[in-house]
Amino acid sequence: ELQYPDRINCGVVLIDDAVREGHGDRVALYAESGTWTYAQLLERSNRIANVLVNDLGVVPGNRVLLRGPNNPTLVACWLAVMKAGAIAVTTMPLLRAHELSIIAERAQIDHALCDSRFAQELQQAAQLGGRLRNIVQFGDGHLEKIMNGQASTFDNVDTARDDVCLLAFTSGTTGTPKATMHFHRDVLAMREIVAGHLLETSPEDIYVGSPPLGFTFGLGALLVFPLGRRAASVLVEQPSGENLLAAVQRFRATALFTSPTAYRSLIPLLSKFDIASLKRCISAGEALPKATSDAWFAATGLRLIDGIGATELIHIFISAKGEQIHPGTTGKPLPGYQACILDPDGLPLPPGKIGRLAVKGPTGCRYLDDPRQRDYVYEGWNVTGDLYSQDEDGYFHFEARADDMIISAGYNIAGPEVECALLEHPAVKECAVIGVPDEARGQLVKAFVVLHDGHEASAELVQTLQQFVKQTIAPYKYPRAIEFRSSLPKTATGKLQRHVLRATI
Ligand code: 3UK
Repeated sequence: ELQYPDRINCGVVLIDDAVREGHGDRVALYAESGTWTYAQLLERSNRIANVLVNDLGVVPGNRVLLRGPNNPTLVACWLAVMKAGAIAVTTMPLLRAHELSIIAERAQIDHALCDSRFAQELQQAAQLGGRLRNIVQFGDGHLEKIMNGQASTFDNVDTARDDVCLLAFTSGTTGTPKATMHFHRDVLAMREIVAGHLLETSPEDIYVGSPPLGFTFGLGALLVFPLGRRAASVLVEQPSGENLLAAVQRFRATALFTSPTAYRSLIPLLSKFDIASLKRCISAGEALPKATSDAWFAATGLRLIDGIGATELIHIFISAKGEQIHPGTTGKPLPGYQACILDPDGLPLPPGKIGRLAVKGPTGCRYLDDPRQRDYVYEGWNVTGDLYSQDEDGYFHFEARADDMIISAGYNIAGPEVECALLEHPAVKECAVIGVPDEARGQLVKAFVVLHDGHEASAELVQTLQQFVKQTIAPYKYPRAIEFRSSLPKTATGKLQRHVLRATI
């Protein structure tokens, strides 16, 4: 059980305490633009916190929107919001004016700190209505100038363990985005559970990855875990495959965080980089096919750590480490969490049966003013949108998101299982499998496929892929229709949007 004092501020724990404990001269952040020590990060966070309070008039509980690619100033802004007792509303750089205006409206944003290169969309969002008044830009010298006029020390705002400090929006894989509220203690819980227990983060660690700080996967991996354990974080503004591997090589990163799709695309690039410093590679956000895990292991000698996380639960809650990793399964609940599989009536199912994954633990879903809270939290259990089964050894197996289960001629077919089979074919770079309406069968399995360079779409290839799937999994699951695309629709966090494909057919 995690115990915190009544009054605690996660920003103070992450940065002030690190300097107080003597880490001031050690590197906290590495970036293209330079290196920041813990002492520099504290000083800059203090100056920005003074800007928030003295220049903008931020009072505890105000919401401050943060927007920009992953870089050190964005980290300092996030810490400043915490230290000022305000609420950070982290956003994905890819979001456009319309989506930002929904967030600004839903979260009742008063102020924003925004990378100047991403300010235009936010200014347009402010014009679409709402109460967003102050957008302070950084990176172009504006925030930098006013912060230098402020003191380098800050009188941290005394916050309660259960004060909201973060509003994180779900990525909207389906439907309109929901705002999830998290307390100071939730941020500390993910540090204890994921950085402490799962990753055993030590001060010698150097973390790098692709998820934006506006996604709780990235906020944990690249801010809370490294700072919280007095390690270092490498911030990559444009995390292409090449840029990520170059950052691993240049900064001798010890852990890499990205998605299953990205791990697949990194494999062919590995020979060009020295990644011998890596000790751990973490995959989250979407299901990790066993074939991807095996291919990564064959190429690097490192076993991917798969973990399922959700914005509602702030970070990863089922995973496994070291010898406990069973490729093809997500793992077991992390300490403090319980998980079970529920039938449609909300009753627990025995091993081997597929049902909704439900979890309970130190973090949990609190939607901001949203009736969908009732659907997600049932008698203290967080009922995810995922279908899972549990094996006799207690390991949890991902089957599909509930929306992605296809029912064809009375058979249940998990779209992702067909995707995994297709991905094992050397011509297939990416794919998405959905059910399309069909008079005879109810639904028909259809695959959208993106080919690797050097492969041409053709009727023969359709047949080849169909045969390949029939030989890989139960033949009735094969895609009766295959359409080739140059790309697939994805959310700002990089997840496949199968519902967008369903809407286009
Ligand atoms: C899916 C997975 C299978 C699953 C997230 C790590 O993804 C994160 O949060 P989101 O709110 O989405 C949650 C949903 O994504 N998913 C995530 N990880 C896995 N499915 N295997 C996995 N390993 O449908 C889940 O309900 O965007 C991930 C840390 C923090 C996060 N917010």
